[in-house]
Amino acid sequence: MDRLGWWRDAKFGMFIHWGLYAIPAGIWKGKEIEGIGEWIMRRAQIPVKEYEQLAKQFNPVKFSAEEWVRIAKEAGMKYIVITAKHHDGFAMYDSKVSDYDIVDATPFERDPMKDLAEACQREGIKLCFYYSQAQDWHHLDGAGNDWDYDEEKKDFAKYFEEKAKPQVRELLTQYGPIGIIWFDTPVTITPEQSRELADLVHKLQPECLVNSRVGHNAGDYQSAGDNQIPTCVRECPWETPATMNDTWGYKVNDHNWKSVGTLLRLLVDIVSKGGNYLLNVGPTAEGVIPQPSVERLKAIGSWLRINGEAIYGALPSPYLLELEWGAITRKPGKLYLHIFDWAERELVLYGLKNKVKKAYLLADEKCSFLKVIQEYNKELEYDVLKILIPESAPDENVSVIVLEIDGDPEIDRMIIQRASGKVVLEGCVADIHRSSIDSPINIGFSGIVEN
Ligand code: JFZ
Repeated sequence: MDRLGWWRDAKFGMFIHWGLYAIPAGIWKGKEIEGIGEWIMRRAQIPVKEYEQLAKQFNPVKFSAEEWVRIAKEAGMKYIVITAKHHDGFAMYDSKVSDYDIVDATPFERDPMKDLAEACQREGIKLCFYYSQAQDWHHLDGAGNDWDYDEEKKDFAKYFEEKAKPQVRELLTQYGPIGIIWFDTPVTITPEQSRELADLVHKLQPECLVNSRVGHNAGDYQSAGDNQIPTCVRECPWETPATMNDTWGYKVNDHNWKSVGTLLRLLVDIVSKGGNYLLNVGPTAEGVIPQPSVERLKAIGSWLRINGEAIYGALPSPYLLELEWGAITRKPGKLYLHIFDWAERELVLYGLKNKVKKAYLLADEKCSFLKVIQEYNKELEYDVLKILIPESAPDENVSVIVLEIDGDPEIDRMIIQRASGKVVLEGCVADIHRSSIDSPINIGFSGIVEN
């Protein structure tokens, strides 16, 4: 059974961090609390007795599951992962296991996951749940709250048996087919408990995926670190959870939004390396997805409506190293050249040994031919492909050229000096020297450091 099939083709999902932490939105008792918004209880060491009071204020009257699912669908996203319970221990669904949940503890008294399940079913979007299986800052025996509770006295297994497992069972028996249970920060949990959780998920819903953050390699696919992208192609199934600004949960003063161009290039960079992009939104306590997020998702959706063929179901680049002008994805008989920096009239690709039968712009419905000059450069002893390109780029952010080739791509991996004089080494063969101990390692154009 290939559980991963739909997910591998999907490539692009919406992450939703929504909870009580959207009420303080990064501010506690008038003080701005540093760091990611959903961690405010821990960062401000808020006692459970005080944090619980937030539930009495949680009434998202503007919440519309249809609206959220429409925004995700129009963005070209194929699945939604929403926080059913984050580290603060509050259940954003109707849990019978604990009264610390949205139906029993808030004036909203409704289960938003029911609405989301119906809307996702209607729109063909896969609903998935984020569940913090180890950290629970509300429960006496959960991990992570060392300001209310004495770590020494904790009985994690008790929390695991009486809250974590029963709630995972609820999520897989109350909302129809679930695509992924997205676990996180597997601290304190034992290999047996990680395995037990993964087996429980697969027993209740054999098609449901489990991510690697269940712990101890018990997952079905790899979750990269937050906003982390590998430097080169990874064959294993992997996914990068990413933010649009600097927080997952809503923060009123976080306006550090990535541009549409950056978000599109991250999507292409990730897919060209064999990964999925799980891009986050942090709705307000009223249940509204911030406008800057909505606008960016709209623009990404417009790009995918023209260029989706080069993303959905695409295979990673046949080149192990990053290219100067952009990135490549592929399908049988086709290479998709995603150009970030539209060059002067000519794009050069080195090392492609296959004959190029046809080259055209994906955005050009008439698929008018682009002139290609393909030669074996004796001096460089290297295959050089030149594509003569129009003056202006079809897209201001990422423009895609399709190369139709015979057979599977054959790439000459010999390391050569580029026209720009640069010699590019595959990340995995490079020795990296820091100019000083704290100077960051900068690998690749996405500027994301991989440890
Ligand atoms: C975790 C959560 O703590 C955070 O609140 C958010 O939900 C995020 C998606 O996941 O944060 C992490 C987890 C793992 C890493 C970094 C942050 N990591 O492996 O680098």
